[in-house]
Amino acid sequence: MTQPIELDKIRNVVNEVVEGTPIFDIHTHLYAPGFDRLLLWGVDEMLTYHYLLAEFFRTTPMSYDQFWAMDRPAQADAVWKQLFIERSPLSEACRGVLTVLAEFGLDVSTRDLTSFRRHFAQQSLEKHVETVFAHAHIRSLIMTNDPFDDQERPIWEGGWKPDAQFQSALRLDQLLNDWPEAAQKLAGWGYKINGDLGEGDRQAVRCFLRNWIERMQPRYLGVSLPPTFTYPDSSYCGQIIEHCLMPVAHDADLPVALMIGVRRGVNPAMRLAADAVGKADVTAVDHLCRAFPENRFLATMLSRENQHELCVSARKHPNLHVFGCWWFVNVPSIVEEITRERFELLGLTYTPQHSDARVLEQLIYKWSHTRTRIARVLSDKYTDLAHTGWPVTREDIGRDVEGLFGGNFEQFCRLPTM
Ligand code: HDL
Ligand code: ZN
Repeated sequence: MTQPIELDKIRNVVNEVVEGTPIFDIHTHLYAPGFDRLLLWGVDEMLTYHYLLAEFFRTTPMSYDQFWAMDRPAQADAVWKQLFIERSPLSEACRGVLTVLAEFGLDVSTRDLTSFRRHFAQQSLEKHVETVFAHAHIRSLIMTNDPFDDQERPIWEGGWKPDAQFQSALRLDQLLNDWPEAAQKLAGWGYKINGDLGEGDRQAVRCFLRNWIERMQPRYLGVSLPPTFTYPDSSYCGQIIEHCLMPVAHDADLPVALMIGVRRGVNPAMRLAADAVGKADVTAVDHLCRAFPENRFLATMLSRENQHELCVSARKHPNLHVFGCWWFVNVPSIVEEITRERFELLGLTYTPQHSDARVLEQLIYKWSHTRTRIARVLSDKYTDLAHTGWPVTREDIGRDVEGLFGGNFEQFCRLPTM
């Protein structure tokens, strides 16, 4: 065993290991270059990320329609002016843009958006992807793949296959949250569906799921759910979960990722920025884990108020793996709070973060900011541990951090380490 680390050296060693450990990013909205325009990248896409737009709309006299009528560079110019020039870019989303620009060696003190654009215009996408993965220290990521998305579906039907770098997740929001619409589409694709979700429909939905699992080779099946989600439930959602999703996921030996607490379309004029959060009922997760002990569940919740309950539920259900500080709780103050209580209640048996990146270069800031917070909390925990006389070694820290950064997920999902 390597020598125990001296107390006053623990923080430095943790920082080194956290910075130096490559990450498996288990939930993103990125696409492999083979998905063409679906992969967003560059400074104008970063500036018009919906997180920044929500903040922009609070500052501008412009109407929503006026903004949406502009092209992407003009939208980015407007955001840059309002959020970076007219006021300091203090928010996490604004700071993130600057973290990325600085990581590429650009001098943000110039505030010269034209020069930043020139840097990205000089990049070739294939090489740029490798550069971003290297800067962000990512070894692999999981996309969000939606068979109901008319732009994405043809790419899968054309035979695209995931690889070790860009892995897939089969996303089922429309199937579970809008059965009538999904039923119409399934019928249009040739599935024998009449919409009553009787045994015939259930068989057809199971066939649909099996077909897309075969096509996408997903690491998990995912769905986002409203704060009102309950289980068991006689709703279409509850029936599809019980009679379709659970049996198919079990037979395919795939986990189901529950992402709970999103209130969709609170302000539709904001488009992707339209969604908000609501406190959800964690007992729904308990009931699912207990009703389907042979299934495995990943879970992340959107409301800060749900985090402690979710940790306690995970202590009751070994088939439940908690992951990420999702979306509105992915801000430094709350990431630290959530990560601290998870170490205290779950030890090292969870996955602290995913990036949720929508624009390629966001991998850099989302992971840089997260590594800082995780390292800070981990250092406190190893210091507390060392005070008991337990020998804290670099070897143990390395093993633990590899688990936090993807190994725990792979072990939970019985995945071969990619
Ligand atoms: O439903 C989800 O997966 C969310 O992450 C939404 O895509 C959301 O718009 C988002 O990007 N949050 O970070
Ligand atoms: Zn997401």
